[in-house]
Amino acid sequence: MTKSQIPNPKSQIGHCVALAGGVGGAKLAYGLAQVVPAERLTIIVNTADDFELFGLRISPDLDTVMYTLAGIANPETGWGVAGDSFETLAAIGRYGQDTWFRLGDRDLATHILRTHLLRQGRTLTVVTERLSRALGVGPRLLPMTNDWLATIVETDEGDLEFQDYFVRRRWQPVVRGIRFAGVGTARPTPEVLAALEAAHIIILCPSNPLVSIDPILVLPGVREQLKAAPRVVAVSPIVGGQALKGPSAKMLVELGVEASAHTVAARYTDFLKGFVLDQVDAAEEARIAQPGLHVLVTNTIMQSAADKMMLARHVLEFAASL
Ligand code: FO1
Repeated sequence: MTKSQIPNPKSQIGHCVALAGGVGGAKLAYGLAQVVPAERLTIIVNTADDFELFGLRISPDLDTVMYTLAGIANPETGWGVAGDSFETLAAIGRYGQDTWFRLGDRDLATHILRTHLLRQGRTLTVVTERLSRALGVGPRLLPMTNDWLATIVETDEGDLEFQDYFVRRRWQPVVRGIRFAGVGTARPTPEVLAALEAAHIIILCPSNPLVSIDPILVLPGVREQLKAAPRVVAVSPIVGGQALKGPSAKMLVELGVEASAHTVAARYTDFLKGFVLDQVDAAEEARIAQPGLHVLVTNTIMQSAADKMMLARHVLEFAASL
């Protein structure tokens, strides 16, 4: 189906803003970008996974969303550049340096240029605009903040930086708590607050609620904007008590809460107007629906481009009907 063949949801879509983290968020962002005209779609991306490696500023979620929307993401992993080589990393390894975080040669170009431009005093927002435009990404990608905010995972092995926990330790340590270093000083960018203010529809993509969506929500003013917004919809990242990818379910259980779509919906009830459940969890609809919170039950598993487009269209139609 080409863009023109996909009927716009009933009401004319105004500006659509999506909140996204890593791979799961990028998939729905991709689907939305096939359905919503680029000038009416903004993706606000988590940056609390960012870290420094070999002196380079790495922004994994921004890059995952950017590469996915540019159509160059590695389809197997969801992150990094498809077909990338790893010669530079292998050479670094030959010097005896640990190379647990897989940086491809083309991917390195992004980190080198981002670091260079940041060191020249540009903001992460300006740098992201330049990189994503150069890759032909139509929708606007906005880092949630230009300030430093880093997820710290408190585990039975001590406090770990996010990538240390997620990649080096393969999210096996037992989570006791999560905190965001820099909270209290980090602020959402003016572009983020303006986009949320102007949004006709706001979508929380199926990203990890604890470490991909929460870092965006803790920024001052964001939650207030969501509460004031008329149509805010979240897509459950938990299906059948499991995360489709990554540690969402394991983290929730280790933090003492049920790993379910209901738990996710409950975290957002102060601003949510609609919740999208996978059909596997249809029985949870009655438990989740309440006055002011409508539930859509549909297929939320996104494997093919058509799945991503279909889910995007269903979510938009659902949101437009609220
Ligand atoms: N995830 C991994 O599990 N292993 C990796 O070696 C890895 C490298 C990597 C390089 C660049 C990049 O943008 C993302 C990368 N990721 C890797 C994913 C990264 O850990 C993200 O934080 C997750 O996708 C969660 O958002």
